[in-house]
Amino acid sequence: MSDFMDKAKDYAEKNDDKVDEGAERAGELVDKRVDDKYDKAIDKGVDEVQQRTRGGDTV
Ligand SMILES: [Ca+2]
Repeated sequence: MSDFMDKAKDYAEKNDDKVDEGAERAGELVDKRVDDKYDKAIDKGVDEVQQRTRGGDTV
């Protein structure tokens, strides 16, 4: 694993609440841009990010 990925992973683990929130917001933003056509796929992607960055999601 590269140094950058190490740091990104470290950051994500220490700031899980912020990462979860950011993922949620990014998901909503994409949702609006694609006219809610892919909202289920996006929701799933957001959930996956939130779970991969530790359990205990904040949203
Ligand atoms: Ca999380």
